[in-house]
Amino acid sequence: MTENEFYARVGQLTAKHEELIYLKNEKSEVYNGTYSRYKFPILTANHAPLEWKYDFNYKTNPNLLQRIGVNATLNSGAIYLDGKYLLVVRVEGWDRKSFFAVAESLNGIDGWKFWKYPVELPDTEPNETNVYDMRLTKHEDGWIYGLFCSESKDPNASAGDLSSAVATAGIVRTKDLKTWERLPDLKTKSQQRNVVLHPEFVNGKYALYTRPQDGFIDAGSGGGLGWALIDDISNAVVTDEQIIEERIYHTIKEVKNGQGPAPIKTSQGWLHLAHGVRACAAGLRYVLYMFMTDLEQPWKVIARPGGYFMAPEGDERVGDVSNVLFTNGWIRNEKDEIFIYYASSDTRMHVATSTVETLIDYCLNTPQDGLRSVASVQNIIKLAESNYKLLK
Ligand code: M1P
Repeated sequence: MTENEFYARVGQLTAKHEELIYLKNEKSEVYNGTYSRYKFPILTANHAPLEWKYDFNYKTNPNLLQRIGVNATLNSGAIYLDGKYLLVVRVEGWDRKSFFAVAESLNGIDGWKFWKYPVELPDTEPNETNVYDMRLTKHEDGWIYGLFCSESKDPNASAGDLSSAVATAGIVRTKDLKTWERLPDLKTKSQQRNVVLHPEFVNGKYALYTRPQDGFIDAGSGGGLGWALIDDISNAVVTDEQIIEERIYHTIKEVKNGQGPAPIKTSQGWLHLAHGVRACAAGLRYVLYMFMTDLEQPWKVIARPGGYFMAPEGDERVGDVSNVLFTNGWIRNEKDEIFIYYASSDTRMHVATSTVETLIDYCLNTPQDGLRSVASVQNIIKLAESNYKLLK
């Protein structure tokens, strides 16, 4: 490639990249009253800065080869800071390692642009191999905390087993998403993923949503989504853990569940968004569901709308790990609008919008799962009967 051709190609790459980043997103036309999806994903592997991938120096890369690759942009923590919508994105490279990178948008919907460099987490855990799925919590102590999955090779794996891993919760804090202080990892009896910090002190303590699991993949005897109080966040130890949102046979959360982002406080209780996992012939199916907890006692569930809130649809169904929706970030702005950031099939990020009022209505007025087919039929008959009476 001549030097002229080289720079012409760089120009083409840059123009295509800018076009992708500034693509206007639009609400999908499908109506359900509860939330709106958007037509395009908000962040894909192709959104990663070209500077992370190409060596743009003609002398050292005269053939303009891509040197480093991004495979996916997924499970992102979210925060609204100084009028900006910010995501701490899980970026996965071609080398299968995940890391965090901040992307920002002025309206929460489109124009998402990564900051110049990925996040450099303090490297305090020598065995840590992979990090992912950060939940951001603006805590009343003044810090923004990021809790994430810290994964290492299972020290007890048999020789030749190069897949078994162990998961725990890493803890960092920051004021600006630029400088990060790492605290010691959470200490618990079991492995943990999907650990989330509650935004307020409860009885003077830090409070965590947990997800105890017997193995790296299987929840096993871990009964569901847990709750634990922590004396000291700079030496976080779970001594006592209670299951507050349990897994149930033949539901959308029979195999696993996990808290999504930190809950949102409303006048009527805390709004929670979570994921539920069921098994089927095609493998595991991950959907999003909601519940509400009591304002004063956030460990007490006061509303459990039945079934899923969002499930993979259309193109969302296919990706590196198909049939998965996963969320660990949402934002409430000053207008009480809610922006739900979710990943599809462990591949790309999307947004859906709603409002605080709508989600409270959804939680309080959606019939509960009656756990049997006859109960589901009764829910439909009750609703249909009242509708047919209106038409008379
Ligand atoms: O592949 C789907 C998800 O699987 C895990 O979630 P969970 O611990 O609930 O099974 C996580 O690895 C998550 O990152 C991933 O999206």
